[in-house]
Amino acid sequence: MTQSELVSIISAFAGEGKMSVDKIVISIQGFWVFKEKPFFREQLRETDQKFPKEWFTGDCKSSRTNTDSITIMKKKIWITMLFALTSGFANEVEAGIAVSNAEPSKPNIILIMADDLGYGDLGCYGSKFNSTPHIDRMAEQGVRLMDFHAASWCAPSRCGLMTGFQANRRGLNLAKRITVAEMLRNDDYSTALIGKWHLGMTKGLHPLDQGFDYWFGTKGSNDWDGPNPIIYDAFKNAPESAWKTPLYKDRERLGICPQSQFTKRYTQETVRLIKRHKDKPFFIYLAHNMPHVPVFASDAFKGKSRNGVYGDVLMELDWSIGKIIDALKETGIDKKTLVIFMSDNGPWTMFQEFGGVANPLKGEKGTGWEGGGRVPCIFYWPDKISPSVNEDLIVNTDLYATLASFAGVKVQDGEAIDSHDISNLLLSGASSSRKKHIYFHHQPMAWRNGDYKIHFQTSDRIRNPETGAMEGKVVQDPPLLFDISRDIQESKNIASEYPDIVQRMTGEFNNAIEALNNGGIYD
Ligand SMILES: [Ca+2]
Repeated sequence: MTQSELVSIISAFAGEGKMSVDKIVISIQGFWVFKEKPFFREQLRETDQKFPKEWFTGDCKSSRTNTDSITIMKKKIWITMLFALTSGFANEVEAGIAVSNAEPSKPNIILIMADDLGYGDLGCYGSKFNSTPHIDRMAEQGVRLMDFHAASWCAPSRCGLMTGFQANRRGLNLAKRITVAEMLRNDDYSTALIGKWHLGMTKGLHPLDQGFDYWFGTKGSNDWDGPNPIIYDAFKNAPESAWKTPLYKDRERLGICPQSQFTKRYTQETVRLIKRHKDKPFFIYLAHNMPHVPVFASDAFKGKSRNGVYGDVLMELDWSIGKIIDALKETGIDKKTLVIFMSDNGPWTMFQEFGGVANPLKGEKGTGWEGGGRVPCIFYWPDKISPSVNEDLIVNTDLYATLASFAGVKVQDGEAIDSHDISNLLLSGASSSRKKHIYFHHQPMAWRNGDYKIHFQTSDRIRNPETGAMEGKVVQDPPLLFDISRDIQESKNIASEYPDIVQRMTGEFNNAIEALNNGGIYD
């Protein structure tokens, strides 16, 4: 059978299904040029993945939506048809697999993100309370970034990380941007998201529409489906069973996952993928739900730390890192794999024993102080990047250009415009080219240029943890100025001593906002 005969057969079938012929031709070609479109192969590989019933509570079958069922049915029909119709192309397909199994020259990439982990929560960042030996070892053997910034809030942080765009750019539409996952998948990486997405579930925004071949995780935060309002008492008093966060596999809702099982399940799934995909480049984005409130550890870690349940949860996250590094060593791909560990934003300190700390920084999640968005970030790649502690200003949008560089991909014009490539910083200690950063929490809060930071609005927390009432921001007029290089705690306002710097940075800040509104570059 020729390719054109195959196209005509499927076109006839598609006529009944009201699908466009163009789309189908592309689909066939995607399967035909097997190597260039790993999406199809990965979909086939992972659809057979089953999970034990005891992993979940609730009825898995009844939880599936009609739309999900239709999507899955369509997928099954297509897979069945493509297999049946392309059985005559076994030789070509086999050739494609043989090529794709060649020794990869580009690294595997595992991007591990903790949720709401504070700057001061890890041993290697100075914590005296939490035990994190595996992460500390990763930092000792890798590059530990001390001036690394994300947004101060979950969704914009993840949007910036995925796209290389500052998330507060006017009109930024994730569906129209190339994500890190799409960029790497186009470069023949297998891609998987294990864990929290938080960037939308509708068509075009779903993880499978944004470059991931496979997804196992939650739509968003682990406090979405539980007691309301989200206040301190809820985290102190509500039992684990009161939180009903569902887990998804691809477009299927599997069931409710007990909070204490998230870290363990994600780790098991990540290790399984490492072993299964060890022979060709893969990108795994492991986005943990922990230690975002509510915090729960599994039995093996419950009550084991010196820092209550939050310490237990960090101990389990640290165990997870150890299991992943072990899996890389066992499969012999540890030196071919870049592992990155970071947090998405600062700690939710207002929830006391259930939140982390940003020590020695001021502020917490949702604020423009350093504690809002300056977070831990560690790069680990044995024999490739030299151990160091780096003090340069770096932002999580810089991941896009950096990973593109490691994969040998040229960033397309107009994509990832807020991303600075730090691969040379990691490989040879070159300086970061970034000097500026804008701090947001819904509104522009502060501006950084080099050693100086200027605040135009401030807040100490987003709401009252006892009542849930939102708390407003304070307009700072005149603005506050700090020398971050000497005063990391933002304790000494030096605005009156340096009016020239205040004037210059105010102008820069206004220009940056204009750039964000008009598609321009601000650094
Ligand atoms: Ca977060």
